[in-house]
Amino acid sequence: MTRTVLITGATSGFGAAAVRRFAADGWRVIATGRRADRLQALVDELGGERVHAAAFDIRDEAAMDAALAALPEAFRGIDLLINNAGLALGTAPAQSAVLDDWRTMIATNIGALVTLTQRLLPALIARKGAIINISSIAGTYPYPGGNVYGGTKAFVTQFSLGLRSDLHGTGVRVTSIEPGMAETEFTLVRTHGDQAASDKLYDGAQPMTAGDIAETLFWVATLPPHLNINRLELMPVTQSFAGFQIHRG
Ligand code: NDP
Ligand code: 8X3
Repeated sequence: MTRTVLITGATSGFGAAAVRRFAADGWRVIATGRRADRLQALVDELGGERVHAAAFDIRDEAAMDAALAALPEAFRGIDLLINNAGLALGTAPAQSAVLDDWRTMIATNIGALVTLTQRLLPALIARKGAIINISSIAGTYPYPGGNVYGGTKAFVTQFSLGLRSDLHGTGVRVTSIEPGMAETEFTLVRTHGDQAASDKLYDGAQPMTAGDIAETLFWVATLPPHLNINRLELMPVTQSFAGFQIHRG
């Protein structure tokens, strides 16, 4: 039976790689994001029978509802929701951060994620489907400048665990994926378009790739239905932990 996955944030990075990975295995994919041209390129590449493009700002509830209502018949039975759309903005300490950046992260990483999840829960329960939420190591390990971004990802992890509790007995699986450094457009977005800063961060660091994460998502999604991966944290070998900081004097 052909299964259907809705992947948010499919115009770039993890989401775009996941669209290709699931489509390659014969899944129907609903690909969402704001950049309609990139979604159309995926449809052109993989075929309209395999991929349906739904371009909308995920913070816009009315646009989300319109996109869901406009799904073609063949894409209506959603088996898997991958809540991937998200972003970090800025690395400034809290005391000098831009409040609007914080609001954007909260609206996207939390507000939109919980809204879409609630919209799809009845269908996912009916189909004994699954939800995979993209959290981050930033939700577990604090670092200077991680403030609200880390806070939103801690929410995503905890919300995922809470969903597991609430969905007890429904057969719906819920997973929190918590990656470390992976090279995508993430840092370009975080630095408000500073390509040199993005290149510098990843240079020589052998970061994870979007393909690594897509493969992980596919693995989690295709495990036998009696198995639930609750949380999965992954990093490149080159990334590890540093100690606490101490201020003197
Ligand atoms: P990218 O910037 O490459 O991709 C982010 C995706 O989110 C894009 O497709 C973008 O689409 C979408 N998105 C952002 N804002 C909105 C919005 N308002 N409406 C609709 N779509 C939106 O980054 P990644 O692939 O790296 O990030 C994917 C997820 O992984 C994020 O949640 C991120 O926090 C998380 N993550 C990333 C890590 C990394 O090191 N790269 C590590 C851990 C977690 P568009 O702009 O077209 O709307
Ligand atoms: C992205 C990973 O370490 O840049 O979520 O915050 S990190």
